[in-house]
Amino acid sequence: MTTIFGNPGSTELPMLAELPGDFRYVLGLQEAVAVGMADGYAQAGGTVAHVNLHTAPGVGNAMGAIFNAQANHSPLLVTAGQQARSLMTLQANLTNRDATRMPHPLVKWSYEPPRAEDVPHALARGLHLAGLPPRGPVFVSVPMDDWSAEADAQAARHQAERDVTGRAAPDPAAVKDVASRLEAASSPVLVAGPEIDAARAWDAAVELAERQRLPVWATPAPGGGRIGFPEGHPAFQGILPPAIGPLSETLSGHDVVLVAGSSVFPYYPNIPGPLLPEGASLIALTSDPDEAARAPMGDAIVADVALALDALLAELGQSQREAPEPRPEPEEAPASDPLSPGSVHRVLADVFPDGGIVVLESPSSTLAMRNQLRLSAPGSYYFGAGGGLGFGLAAAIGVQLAQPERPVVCALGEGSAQYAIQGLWTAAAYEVPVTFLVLRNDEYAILKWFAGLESVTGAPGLDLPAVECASLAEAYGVAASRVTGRDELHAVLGEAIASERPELVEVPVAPGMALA
Ligand SMILES: Cc1ncc(C[n+]2csc(CCOP(=O)(O)OP(=O)(O)O)c2C)c(N)n1
Repeated sequence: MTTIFGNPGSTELPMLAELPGDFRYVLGLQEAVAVGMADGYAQAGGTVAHVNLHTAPGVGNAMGAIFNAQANHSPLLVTAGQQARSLMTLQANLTNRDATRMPHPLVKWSYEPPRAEDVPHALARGLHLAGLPPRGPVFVSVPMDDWSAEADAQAARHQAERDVTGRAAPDPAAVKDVASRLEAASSPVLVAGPEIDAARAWDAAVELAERQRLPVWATPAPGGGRIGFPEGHPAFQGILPPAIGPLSETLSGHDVVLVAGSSVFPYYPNIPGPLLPEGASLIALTSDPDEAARAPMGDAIVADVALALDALLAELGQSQREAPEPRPEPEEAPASDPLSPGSVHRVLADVFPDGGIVVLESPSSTLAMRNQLRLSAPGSYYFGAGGGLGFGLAAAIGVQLAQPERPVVCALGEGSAQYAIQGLWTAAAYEVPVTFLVLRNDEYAILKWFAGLESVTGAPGLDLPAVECASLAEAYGVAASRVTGRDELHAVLGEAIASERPELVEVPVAPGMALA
């Protein structure tokens, strides 16, 4: 863990003093950016990432991003500086007077070591906890004078050398039971969630779907921070709608629903209805005991999703059921000026390079992107499962730092881009070659769509005229273009992705929600 994301203050300088040469400090100009970058880096690298914040105000600025990291199951060791121990009780300036309570509901563990000598142990404990299932952020507050205290070298060496692994195997009896339920089912279905990607279980999910001839749905988009099944595979049917009634309606006709690597379910709008279609039962596989416990219906097996799918495969042979019908190819949107979001994503699909990764935060065009690109390689998609804007722009930089060989395209609404706009400076300063594609519709389109759903009229604050993302990019040192029309977008976007520098391409799009 030699990369530190952060934004420093006086209380963090002692930690950063004489930082060893094999460490890299990645500066974010706002704490939400630092945490978002660490989140992308941790997810795309499959490792715990370290982010260091500036005492209470730094943690305060970072809270939305820590919330996202928790929803993403992103393993982060979040540290923050603190006043010197001798000045905490009189509450000198910048004392974080209740440091552990501040991020408490958003982290797995929140701690301030009782003595300076305990800091190495606390950091090691935090690192292991963050990486154990369910993965997520932890927080350690470190008073600034601790860094000049003597550590116990022997104890620190032990702490640094420990390996702690936590992949739980599923209960064999439960696996046998699920296998026989699948075999006996007349129309079973698989719902694939983000943890399949995090657990590197794509091959097992595909093998299970093919062997059991299962149609496959992706878990609802708001909670689908990663893609768990190739979206161009003939068994893939689409993305489940994120509300109770429509979701069970979509699964109607199925008698067994197997959910792998997702909560049940990441619902959002309140559209009531039956939780499951008549006569259906559900089984969830998840490494997160809380996801298993809080599901409103069905059974669950708590285990590593890759191990659980492998165990199921060991029990199941080839089914003689009919293979599911593939869904139609995406349709080309008719030419329009400005382009529809679907047309923009179609162009992105046309120029999308092998091995490319999409980081997405373009709320009204999420479904259009998924439909047009149909991403079909592991680790190709990152989305803020928590729903807090600001994840996308920052996470894309972290993803690119963790995957320097793979081209990263960050598709953003111009509204979403503002929550982490300072990240553009980091991309420029550290030469992180992300391509930022900004879909500019001059509005908060998805909120207008929600207003319709919620029968709200006359709400203010939903228009966003004159946010010039290309000018903002230039101000932060990122080369930028404004394009209109399919051909120009095709040429400029293709070149931007191929270039080895960060670039931003801004394209005006038609207002409104884009479903395809
Ligand atoms: C931190 C945070 N604040 C506010 C919101 C509410 N919100 C959800 S979508 C949205 C609009 C996003 O606008 P834009 O990126 O332009 O996308 P569009 O809806 O136009 O596609 C807002 C403000 C949020 N999700 N997160």
